[in-house]
Amino acid sequence: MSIATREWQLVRRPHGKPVADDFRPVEAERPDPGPGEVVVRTIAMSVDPYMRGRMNATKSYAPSWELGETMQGGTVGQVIASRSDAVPEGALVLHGMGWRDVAVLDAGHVSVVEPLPGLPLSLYLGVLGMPGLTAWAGLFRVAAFSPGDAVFVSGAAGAVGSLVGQFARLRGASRVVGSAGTPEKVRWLGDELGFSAAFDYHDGAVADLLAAAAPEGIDVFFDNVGGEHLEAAIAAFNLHGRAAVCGAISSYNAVSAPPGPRNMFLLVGKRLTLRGFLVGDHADLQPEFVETVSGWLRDGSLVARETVVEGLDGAVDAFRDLLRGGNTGKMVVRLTPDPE
Ligand code: NAP
Ligand code: FER
Repeated sequence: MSIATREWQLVRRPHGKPVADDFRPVEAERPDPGPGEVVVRTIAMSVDPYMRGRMNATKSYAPSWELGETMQGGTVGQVIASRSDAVPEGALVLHGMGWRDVAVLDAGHVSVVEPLPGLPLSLYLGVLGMPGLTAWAGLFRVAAFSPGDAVFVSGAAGAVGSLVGQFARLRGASRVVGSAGTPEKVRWLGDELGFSAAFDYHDGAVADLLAAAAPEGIDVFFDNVGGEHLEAAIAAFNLHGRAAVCGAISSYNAVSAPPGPRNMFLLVGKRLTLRGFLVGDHADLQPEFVETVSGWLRDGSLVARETVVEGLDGAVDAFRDLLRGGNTGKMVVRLTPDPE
């Protein structure tokens, strides 16, 4: 016996922006679960910017994917068959097997999650998952935020950025400024998320837009974008400013090296710290993160928006759309409704 699955494979390394032909849908036969294995039907799966890096031949912080491999990524699903006592049939689980409708894997490679009464399980891919912990660790540990700081976050309407700004506000920032790529996103940041100011980075030089939005300077910068945004933040920093360097999405599709910040000498006089980080190094913060953020979700303090693409067939479009800003909040692909 075997299990019929539908999966998306990487078949060509993108040059610049990924295109549809870089991927291939396949129908595969996976063997029935062996001892200790589970079969998980996908409920929702994540598309994330880091996937773009893993499609390149060159290793960055993580090894690149092989051609002909099924795209990996965060997935929430339900166990539909189990040969493991630890993870019974019916359990809701998270795993990293990615872009497929059914996964067969070792029960040791899934983590069981609880239902979220009144909330979609896909929140485990966003606010209660990797992006949420990234925002938490980056703001509170890496950038050493303290109440009264003025915070600037780039990519502010995305999964990580929208949480960074709200966490900063909820913890007593004196000012929260965000940048994003459309007027609708900028309005959403101010009207719904409580940012003090926001701007569309297409509207002029980022340094000028930031100076107008944060006339008294910034103490913390959470960078999702890099490039011109980083240079602008260095210029806007107050003494002892700290940057959590989380990502540089403005260069993920670049085919030549992007320009560096031209004002690095300002780090000296202002005694600035720019610190890169990977969320995986901060798993010890998971308990305090989950406790606080689920409380904020329950009491309505936090907006956890998603952009949902329906169906496995939409996965490639969802990913390509993510890289060009088609999402507000977390981009997810939903395959099946949450179980009752
Ligand atoms: P996201 O922000 O939800 O989605 C990506 C966003 O990037 C798009 O919505 C788009 O919004 C923006 N973007 C695309 N091209 C851009 C450009 N040229 N200039 C400025 N913005 C651009 O994605 P996410 O999952 O929350 O990730 C955000 C960042 O965090 C990424 O850099 C990612 O690699 C990084 N990250 C790092 C870690 C870590 O451990 N270090 C963990 C998770 C994520 P606009 O409409 O605003 O352009
Ligand atoms: C990202 C998502 C995750 C990213 C890095 C990670 C730089 C790192 C994860 C880890 O290994 O801890 O978008 O971009």
